[in-house]
Amino acid sequence: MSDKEKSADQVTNKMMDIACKNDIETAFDRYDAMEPECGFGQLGVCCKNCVMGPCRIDPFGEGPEKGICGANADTIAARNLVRMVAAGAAAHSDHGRDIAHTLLMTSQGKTKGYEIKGKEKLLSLAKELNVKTDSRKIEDIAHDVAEKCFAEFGQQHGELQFTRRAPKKRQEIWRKYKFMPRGVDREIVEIMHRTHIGVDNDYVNILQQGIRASLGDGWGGSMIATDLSDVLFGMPTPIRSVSNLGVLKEDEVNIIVHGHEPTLSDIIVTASQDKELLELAKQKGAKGINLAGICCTANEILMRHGIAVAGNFLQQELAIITGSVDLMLVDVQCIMPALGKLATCYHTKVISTSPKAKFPGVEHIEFSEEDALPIAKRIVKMAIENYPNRKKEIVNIPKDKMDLVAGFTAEYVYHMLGGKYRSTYRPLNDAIISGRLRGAVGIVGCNNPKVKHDWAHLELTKALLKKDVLVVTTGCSALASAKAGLLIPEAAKQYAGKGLQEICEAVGCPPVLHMGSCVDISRILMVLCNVLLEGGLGDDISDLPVAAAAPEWMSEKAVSIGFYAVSSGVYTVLGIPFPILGGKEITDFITDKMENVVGAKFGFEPDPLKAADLIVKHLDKKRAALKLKPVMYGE
Ligand code: NFS
Repeated sequence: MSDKEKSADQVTNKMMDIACKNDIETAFDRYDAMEPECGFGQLGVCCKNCVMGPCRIDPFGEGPEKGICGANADTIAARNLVRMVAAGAAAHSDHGRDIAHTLLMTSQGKTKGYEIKGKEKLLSLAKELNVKTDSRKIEDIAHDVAEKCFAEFGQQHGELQFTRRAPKKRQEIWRKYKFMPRGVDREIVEIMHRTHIGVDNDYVNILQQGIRASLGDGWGGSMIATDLSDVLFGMPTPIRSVSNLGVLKEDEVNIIVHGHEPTLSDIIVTASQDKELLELAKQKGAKGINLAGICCTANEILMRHGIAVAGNFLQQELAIITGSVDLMLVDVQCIMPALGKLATCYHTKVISTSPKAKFPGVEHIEFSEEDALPIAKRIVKMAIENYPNRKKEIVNIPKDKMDLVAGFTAEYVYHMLGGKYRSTYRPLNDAIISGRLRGAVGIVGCNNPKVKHDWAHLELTKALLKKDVLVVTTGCSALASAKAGLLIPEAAKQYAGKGLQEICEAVGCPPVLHMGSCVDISRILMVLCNVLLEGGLGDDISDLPVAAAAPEWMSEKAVSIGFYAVSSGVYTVLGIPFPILGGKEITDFITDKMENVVGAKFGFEPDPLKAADLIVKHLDKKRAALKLKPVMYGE
């Protein structure tokens, strides 16, 4: 690794130096080796949907202008893009389905180790889904709620239940343009059909289906994942913890959970507190069992149990390179296949657990809900037994770690602002109306070696805080903020504008609110709905002075999220453009004309400070349209 400053996070830079000295390759090196990346792919004008090709359009007009079937650049780019939506929506939604499955099995007494912890949430969901609750056992209610949620996936006609949570006006837009998702799976399948050779070739029509499937994610699969996780694992409330690789311990058994579904990680939390296993750890010379998370699974167990965060997406290899990880267990999504080979250079055991995700060179222990706790204990035991194999001479745990507060939810905002006696969003709305707050922005998404690690997240976040913008965050962006010390109340003084500072001080909250994993972006949608219901800020999401950004995104899930955010009325700025720039019309549609249809559009802006300017301008435009007072402090 030649360039020392690959990351805005010094812990990451230090670990990369160590990797370099030991000739250990990481994603950063593989990215360098990949350059120059394929220009046709980047522009979205390469098509391999049939084997007459692969075809590629010359964006400079010197080569072919059409594929062999006659598809032009816009058609090809649109087909490729909505296939990304399909994959992203499928990933989130399958996650939601798995949680529904676990809830169903738990309600039938068929699981070992789970219980229904979020009874209040279950009852409110039951009411919403027309499930009877009077004098019924909690398990029976859970059973019916799980079945109702299951049905959302396979539903063939009608409208997804949770789309009713959206403002009326938004629902009307979705109906008018046939964006309303009928069933989660159905919309994903229809993308695959339409993008098959010789089916849908009109880029606008193709995007329409992309929008519909993405809404099935945001207001369907992801929302189900979040809500049922709250039912099963309990409602998060703000909780303190620590982040970055410094959370790994020299004298304890270090276990890292990496992936996404709390079904696995939550039970590992229970297993790691088992008395017999703790005793065994001591027998092996360790002082205890230290659990830490990476990627979104980190967010899940952080916000419910206060489990420390080891790092975000681009730190997964670095965790192993500390030489101190006795076992890393993974389930699904955002797990690099490189981990298997990397682990052979250390004593680390990597264990895959999902039947859906196996990795070359990685031992597989299949996880099942029926035997969740025994399997979890078995894995924790393996970690303990591996502890004596740790090669002390190559252990390099960076010292640095950072405090954080995580675990805000749409429900908690009522409590946080309303206080003990009156649960309400009123103070939040009033803060926006009075101009103490300019607005709110969701900063979310991944790391991508195309961007200096964490840098764009942090620059954008800080620039917005200064302008009195409340930032809510999820996913790897939340973890970037955590490591940089933005998730503590004290950060308000250092980074926030005067108005935001006043609010944070009065409420005692950080200026950046951690709202969970990427499926939990559904929580942000619910905050927006609640703000509208509270009144005084218009009657549709697109009226609100809010925006979203994914400055370092890389995954297909992020494409689906972007699509449902914009289609829900939220202006969304991406730090890396969609791979569509080879299609002029589709690019123009997505970054401009789409606003005439859904009331919001995408912006592509790699410079985080310019992105902040675009967002501030947007918030001010929305404030002016609502005839709100100018912001109280500053321009
Ligand atoms: Ni989101 Fe989570 Fe991170 Fe990106 Fe991956 S962990 S679901 S996709 S990389 S934010």
